[in-house]
Amino acid sequence: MTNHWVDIKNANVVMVMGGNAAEAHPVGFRWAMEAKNNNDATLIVVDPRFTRTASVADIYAPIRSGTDITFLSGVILFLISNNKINAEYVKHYTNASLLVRDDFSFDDGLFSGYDEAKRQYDKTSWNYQFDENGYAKRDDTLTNPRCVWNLLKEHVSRYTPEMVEHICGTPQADFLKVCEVLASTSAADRTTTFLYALGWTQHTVGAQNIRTMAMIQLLLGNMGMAGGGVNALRGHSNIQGLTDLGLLSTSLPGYLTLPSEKHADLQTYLAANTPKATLPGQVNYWGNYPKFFVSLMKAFYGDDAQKENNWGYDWLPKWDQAYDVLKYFDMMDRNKVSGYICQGFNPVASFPDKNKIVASLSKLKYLVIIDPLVTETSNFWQNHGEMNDVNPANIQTEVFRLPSTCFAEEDGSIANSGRWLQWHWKGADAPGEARTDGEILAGIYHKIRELYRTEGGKGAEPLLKMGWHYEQPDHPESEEVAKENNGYALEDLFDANGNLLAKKGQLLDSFALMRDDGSTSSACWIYAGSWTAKGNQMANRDNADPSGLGNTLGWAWAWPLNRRIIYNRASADPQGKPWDPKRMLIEWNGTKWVGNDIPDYNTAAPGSGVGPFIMQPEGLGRLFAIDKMAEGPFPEHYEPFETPLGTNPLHPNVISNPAARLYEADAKRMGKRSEFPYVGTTYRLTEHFHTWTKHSRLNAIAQPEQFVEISEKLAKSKGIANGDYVKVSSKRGFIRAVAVVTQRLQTLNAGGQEVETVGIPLHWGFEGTARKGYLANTLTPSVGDANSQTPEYKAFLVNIEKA
Ligand SMILES: Nc1nc2c(c(=O)[nH]1)N[C@H]1C(S)=C(S)[C@@H](COP(=O)(O)OP(=O)(O)OC[C@H]3O[C@@H](n4cnc5c(=O)[nH]c(N)nc54)[C@H](O)[C@@H]3O)O[C@H]1N2
Ligand SMILES: Nc1nc2c(c(=O)[nH]1)N[C@H]1C(S)=C(S)[C@@H](COP(=O)(O)OP(=O)(O)OC[C@H]3O[C@@H](n4cnc5c(=O)[nH]c(N)nc54)[C@H](O)[C@@H]3O)O[C@H]1N2
Ligand SMILES: [Mo]
Repeated sequence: MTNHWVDIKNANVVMVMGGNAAEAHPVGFRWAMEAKNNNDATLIVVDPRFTRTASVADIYAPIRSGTDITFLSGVILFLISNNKINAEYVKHYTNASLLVRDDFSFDDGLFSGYDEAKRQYDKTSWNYQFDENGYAKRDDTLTNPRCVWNLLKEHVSRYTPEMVEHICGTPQADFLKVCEVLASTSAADRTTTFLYALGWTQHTVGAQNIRTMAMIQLLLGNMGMAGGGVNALRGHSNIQGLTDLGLLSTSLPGYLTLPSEKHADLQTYLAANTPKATLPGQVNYWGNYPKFFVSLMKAFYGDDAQKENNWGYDWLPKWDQAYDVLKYFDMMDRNKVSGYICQGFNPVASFPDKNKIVASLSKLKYLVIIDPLVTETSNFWQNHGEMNDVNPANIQTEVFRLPSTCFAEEDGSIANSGRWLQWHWKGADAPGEARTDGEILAGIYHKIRELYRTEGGKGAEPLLKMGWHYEQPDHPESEEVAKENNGYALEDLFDANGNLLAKKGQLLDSFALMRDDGSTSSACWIYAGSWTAKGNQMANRDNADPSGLGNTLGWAWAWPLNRRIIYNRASADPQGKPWDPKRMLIEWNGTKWVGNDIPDYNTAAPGSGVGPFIMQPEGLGRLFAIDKMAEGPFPEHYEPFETPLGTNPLHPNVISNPAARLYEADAKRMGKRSEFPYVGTTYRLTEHFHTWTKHSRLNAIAQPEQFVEISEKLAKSKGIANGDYVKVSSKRGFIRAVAVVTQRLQTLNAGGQEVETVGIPLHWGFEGTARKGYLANTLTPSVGDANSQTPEYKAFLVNIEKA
């Protein structure tokens, strides 16, 4: 989230699209209700299903799964054509006026630079025109046909209300009602907040769904505002922490990038990752990249990281391509992997195409499971009839189970969706032989080091050089790891005038103190300030809220620097006055920025031309994403890989995302609408958390077995009655379930035909206390978003028959 949970109460419009917050975030959803009940906010829900969130909404609009880019691009067209934008904001705070290269183009579904053989774009043309100083050219009159504004207008011109209805199946009247309410927040003193989760991310166009919404927020002038922003309601309670700490195959902590093969040496790597400002005088915060990176290397390798050895750069792995989970299981399936350590992950239940996952695990020599529970993955080799049709005698994989604790059995911090790090304390000791994840990993680490020391082997250095400064080497304490993340001064640090900023050994107050000369360390630069000389800031529990906006600066700690709303400079107009004085976040008092949040920056005066989007080299919000996204600088509608229409009404030659990756083995497992005519979509229920809670008796009683939801019309045409057992199949397998016939799912008219949706909750399996069941992911396709590789769980093709 750019904003945070409590801030939702400040919104005038709460738009839930691509998520079902009342059900999946029932505690946080209270802030949406607070906005509705106490701020007179309008609550809108756009969802293929009439959900529990929809049941308390003012406006509900149905949509065909996988078509949100069309809907949102239609909103953009509406805002522009009806002049419902915050024009001053767009002019000063977005890249609307910047000129785009002449060789950038879009034609019949493809942007310039497409390489069909590689299914990738050369993004060179997706960029600005630059002057002789390296600054982007601009036209503040917005008349130049190559300025972003005019290219955007041209691009969205196809997304008329008729086209929205045709592609999304959303009746025009519903669509226009939503447009009008959103448009009302183009006023300087009104905001919309968008709440989204997997209904947007779990598509082959997932990242672009979110971008399209972010563009709307820029046009409405809602970024940086209280009650505005881009707000991902994140999933597991610490999944924000997972991305913060860089647990993706091409990332490093703090959203730094793991070097690739292209970066043979440190200089090349730093040059590639340290942007230069592309408009004069911008903050361009990523310009500090070398300071964060060198501090990270000091945290990783301690005294062994020295200037002479490029801070240990050669010890970092260099990727040739992303090793995301889809890729990794495909490698396993092709016998390219011999062992797999699976920690806090139940891929047999949660990953697409369960039968492929089980076949892949069967090809391993060994599998290590680190988990507090027995999972379908730890027992993938057992036969459970149709639910897991394997022959254990043919599976050679040796499985090691290492029981771990659960979060409530250790101290630590949890980073929530709003970037708050909240410290928590152990509630109980772990049962049996369970150990904390830290202890288990420490044990594996020491054992492997010992083997390398005694037996030698290739590539041992990175492991042998790694810093390990815990009081009990076998048991790193959460406190020690948290301080390591925050970072230390390794020498006395002075400012340019010789004043002491921090003493050697002192915890850093801020990442502003970090240096690229080896005198500071930090394992996650954005966490600097979370544990300082003043103590553990994450444990702060003062809920005083003087402004009434809910920013509670004394409650826990938010990255960066305890700032609660990112890009809050944009909450004030170019002269430094809040767009909405009632919801002032910061204002210019004549000498500096002051207010109800930690300001984005202190000194840049209004009128100095310093843009509010301080992480971008041009300082501006991007309506044109230049070279960041895999499939284009503007969002474009592409059909799900398994499309119920069989075509793309906008450009039949380019049906689905041309930059999404599909492995050969998976391509053979994709279905067609002739055989599988209905849209399958998977989702969660309040009564269960993934597949864990089926181990708990009360949850198992509340939702005892797999069901699927279908419309009355589909039920009638297939002769299915409420409560009947049905068989739902896809190209990849089948499940059996109880049919729930409901008005919550409607037949949609899209692409000139009727589209039926089969709703499939995902919580059951063959382990636990609940009735033994099939895994919903038996049905789902192994194809992912072109940028994030998040699987397309929300739109695929199925058939349904009475069992
Ligand atoms: N009780 C409970 N809460 C949970 C979880 C749980 O298992 N149980 N899991 C947690 C996790 S890990 C996560 S990530 C979050 C997920 O939170 P959510 O994303 O809110 O949960 P889902 O139920 O997966 O899907 C959300 C909604 O998206 C809709 N949808 C599907 N396709 C589309 C589409 O193309 N467009 C639009 N507009 N909507 C679409 C679905 O109909 C569904 O209502 O929940 C978290 N909270
Ligand atoms: N069809 C379909 N599939 C989906 C989704 C969907 O919407 N539709 N949603 C996807 C989403 S958003 C997510 S997040 C994934 C989740 O997929 P997984 O990450 O596989 O999810 P979980 O089952 O929540 O958790 C995995 C295991 O972590 C264990 N665990 C809990 N606490 C700890 C701990 O402290 N240490 C260790 N070592 N283990 C622990 C649990 O016991 C559990 O067995 O599923 C995805 N799969
Ligand atoms: Mo999730």
